Amino acid sequence: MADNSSFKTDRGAGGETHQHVPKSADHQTAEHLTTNQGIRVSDNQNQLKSGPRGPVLLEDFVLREKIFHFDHERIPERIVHARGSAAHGFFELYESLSDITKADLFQRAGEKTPLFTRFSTVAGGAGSVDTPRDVRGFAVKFYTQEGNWDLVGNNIPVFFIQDAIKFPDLVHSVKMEADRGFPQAASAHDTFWDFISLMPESTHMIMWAMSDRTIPRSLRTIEGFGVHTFRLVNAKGVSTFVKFHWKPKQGLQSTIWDEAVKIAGADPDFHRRDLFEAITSGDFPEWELGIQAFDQAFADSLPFDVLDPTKFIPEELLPVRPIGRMVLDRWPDNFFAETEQVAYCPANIVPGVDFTNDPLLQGRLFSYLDTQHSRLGTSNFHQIPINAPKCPVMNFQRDGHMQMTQPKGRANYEPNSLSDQGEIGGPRECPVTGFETFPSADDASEQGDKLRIRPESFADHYSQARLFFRSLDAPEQAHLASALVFELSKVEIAAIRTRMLGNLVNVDPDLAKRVADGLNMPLPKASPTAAPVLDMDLSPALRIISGPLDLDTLKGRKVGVLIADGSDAAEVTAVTTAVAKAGGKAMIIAPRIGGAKLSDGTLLPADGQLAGTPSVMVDAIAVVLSEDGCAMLLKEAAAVQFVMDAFGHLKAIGHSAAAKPLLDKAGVEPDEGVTDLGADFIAAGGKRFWDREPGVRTLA
Ligand code: HDE
Repeated sequence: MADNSSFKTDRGAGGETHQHVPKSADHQTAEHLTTNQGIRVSDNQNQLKSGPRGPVLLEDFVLREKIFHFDHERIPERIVHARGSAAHGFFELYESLSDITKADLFQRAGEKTPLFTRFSTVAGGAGSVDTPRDVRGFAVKFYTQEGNWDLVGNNIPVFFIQDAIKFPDLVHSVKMEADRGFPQAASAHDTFWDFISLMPESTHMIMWAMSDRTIPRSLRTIEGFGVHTFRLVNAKGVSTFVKFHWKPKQGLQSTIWDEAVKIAGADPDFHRRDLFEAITSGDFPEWELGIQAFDQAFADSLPFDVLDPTKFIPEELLPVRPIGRMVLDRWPDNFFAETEQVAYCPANIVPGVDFTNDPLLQGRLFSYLDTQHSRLGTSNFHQIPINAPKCPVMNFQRDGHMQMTQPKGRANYEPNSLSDQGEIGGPRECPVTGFETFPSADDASEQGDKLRIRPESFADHYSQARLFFRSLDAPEQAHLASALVFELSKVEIAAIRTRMLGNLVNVDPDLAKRVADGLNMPLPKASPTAAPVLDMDLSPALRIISGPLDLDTLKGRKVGVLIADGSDAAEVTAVTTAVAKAGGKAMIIAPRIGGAKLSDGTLLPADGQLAGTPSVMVDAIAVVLSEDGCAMLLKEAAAVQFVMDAFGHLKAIGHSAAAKPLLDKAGVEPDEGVTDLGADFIAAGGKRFWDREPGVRTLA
């Protein structure tokens, strides 16, 4: 072995392993490697042996401890939402909400509350890819001065089921099939659609799940929702119903399915990397927190039950009032310690916020403590720094695995009179400032016999599914129908497909027909419904494409600038400067990572190698090539595919005149999104050109 810095021989001098040899143990500092007992380690390269080739000695406690700890590095992953990425940040209140809530974080305009937000996919394991078609978790832990409040939501405002007792069935059905162990992170398989087709209440959520919402471009471009109806309670004890919304300042943007599939191969960590790069480069993602606040009379006026988690309140009926903003400005120091060990729980609420009787929420309140215990292995998981409240925690709970606190005195019970003796008596309850459950029954639903039934008011499973589908823009409707065709085409049992089509007829006969045609199957009769299907007023606010959050901006987006030897230096500079000025990030892509020699003789290093950086990784492309450079790239499949995919994924393509042959070979046809490298390209860069779509793929 040439490098002996990590290799100690038995042949004397050459075996010194460390350049820095501390003189004495008196100066034990952070630079010295130690065991977990604080013993300084002399050699971290070689285990203790009897003789140079001899057996390893059992007494090698340094080796034993190191391997022991390593062997136990993995902990059980989350049963759902295993794959996630998180960041620190703060919530800043716009104006006092003291009229509707006494929650401390909502009292003083301008006040900032630290928080930790974790985004996740639901179905895949911790090592699965970032871009499957899946719901995204959107969980926020607010470290308020009156304790932790966890708003554990999703990027979709409704859910698959109405009753917690169905959750294990739902999750079993979507996860890998029990006998074969596949597919990973995919709902496109028999058991999921079998369950869904038998559960009409999931139809509304299925519309959302098959829409472009579940293939987001970035975690920075998703909305978040608290899903359930919660309560805010003010100092007078008056309750207001509330739905929570997170609106991304970056806009709402999704990928195209073909793109999402290709990203999965090109960069399985696409979303995590994107969030990491944005935060570490100072482009802090931001969301506005908004509320839909309403009273019982408003709730009674709706044609559905606000306790039913398969329903949402259209913004056209009740606008979302922005109340503050969340900025994510710090990436965690350590993924495991923070992102993996963070333990959210919908039951973590603060005085001024309260639950409703939503039966799904009630089930969740019960469930999350269990999961954290089995995942983190101790009832003291709240003491892990990422979970610990940033206000004092004082009670008589004691002991348990991994107890980190050392309470003084003998008062571990209450009431006690020990303080009368000058001893520590411990904390006491406070009827004035302590959390008090809002006493009122939700429209008397707390009274009555013990029953295992669903209320009649939960019986309509199709009206909002119809409302959702019909509110979308035409391209989004086509994507949704095509997603259903894709997923159901992976279902092997034909009867499941037919049953699903019967449910879709109730949603919208045209949608059902399009899906049936896409499957090349006959359209069955509508399945029976438990309540009449209503034609509700449409909600254009639900659209991603041409909706209120369709920003068409280059801000926070990436432009891939494809160069090769001979590319015009002035053109490259002009386009990268203009992209930066528009708030975007130019990524230089060249055949080799070392870069390409530009027309002025300078070597411009690349940010990505062409073969490893397909255009799915960026939002728009600029192809800046000389005649010779273009001639060379015409023979590179990766270059042709780069341009072909950008066109197929409806992205803007700016190009130098000499790059035209590459565009021709990639089948690029002229349209508004195909421009020169000037201002037109910058204007087009943040857009997708939906008119192009019918020419590049057949949609249902
Ligand atoms: Fe969860 N859910 N869930 N869930 N959920 C978990 O808790 C559960 C539901 C959501 O980033 C688990 O720590 C039940 C709805 C998010 O760490 C577990 C029911 C919504 C996250 C659990 C639901 C969510 C979880 C798994 C039906 C949207 C990730 C690991 C009664 C409003 C949080 C864990 C993170 C995680 C149970 C339904 C959101 C097993 C029983 C509805 C964002 O406790």
